[in-house]
Amino acid sequence: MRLDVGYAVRMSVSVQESLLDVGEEPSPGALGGSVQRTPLAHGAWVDLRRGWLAGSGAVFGRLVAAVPWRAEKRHMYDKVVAVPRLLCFYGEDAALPDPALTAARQALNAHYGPELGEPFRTAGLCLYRDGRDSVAWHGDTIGRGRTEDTMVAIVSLGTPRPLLLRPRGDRQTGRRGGSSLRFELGHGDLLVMGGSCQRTWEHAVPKTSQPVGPRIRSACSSGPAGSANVACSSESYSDFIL
Ligand SMILES: O=C(O)CCC(=O)C(=O)O
Repeated sequence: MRLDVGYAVRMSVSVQESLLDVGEEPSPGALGGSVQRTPLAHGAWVDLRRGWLAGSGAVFGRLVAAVPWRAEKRHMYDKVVAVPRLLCFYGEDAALPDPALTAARQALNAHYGPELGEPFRTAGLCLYRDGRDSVAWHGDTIGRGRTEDTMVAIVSLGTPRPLLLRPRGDRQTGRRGGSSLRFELGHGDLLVMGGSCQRTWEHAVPKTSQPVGPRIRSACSSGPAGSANVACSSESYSDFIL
């Protein structure tokens, strides 16, 4: 099946019909005890809740068609290069493009609000069209995430792609980051990076030469200058170093 990606970008994306589990009513599941937290070094942690968004295939199909996806370009040294994925950012007062995402954000706020101390307010969506789309090693450190603990909550829809996490190296001293953890994310999985994760760890979704289908990630963060904003509308040039 091919779905049209409209608005700012006219193209179509091949979608396996099995991804579009239209029979299931899209809704986020329980959090609480079903969330598995892994403490990481340096005060970082990562939470994982597999298959959190039921009916995620149907939501995926709706988002592919309804979101005003944008293809962005960036200056990199003396070149202008395409950002290797399509993007859309929803600021504080913007309605999210699907009721399932609104319900997901409400559920995240109910669960993480007391620990985060503020609500998730903004959302950034990315569409990885195939294995050539990617994001290189980075931490979401613009805004509060540069100096304070923050949370970035990622809901992953469609074809699973690995999200890698590794401790940051130090460019000045040449100290390399540590070995990476790998989370295969798709099908409504929820992954939340918290604590110092954006400052002391970095994450990436590498390119692959495998024939993989499209994936959407929706990331919620807590402020207008937060990580979802960074992730989706003002990426650093490190995005292109793969
Ligand atoms: O696709 C993902 O799961 C992570 C994306 C990301 O890190 C980013 O856009 O900054």
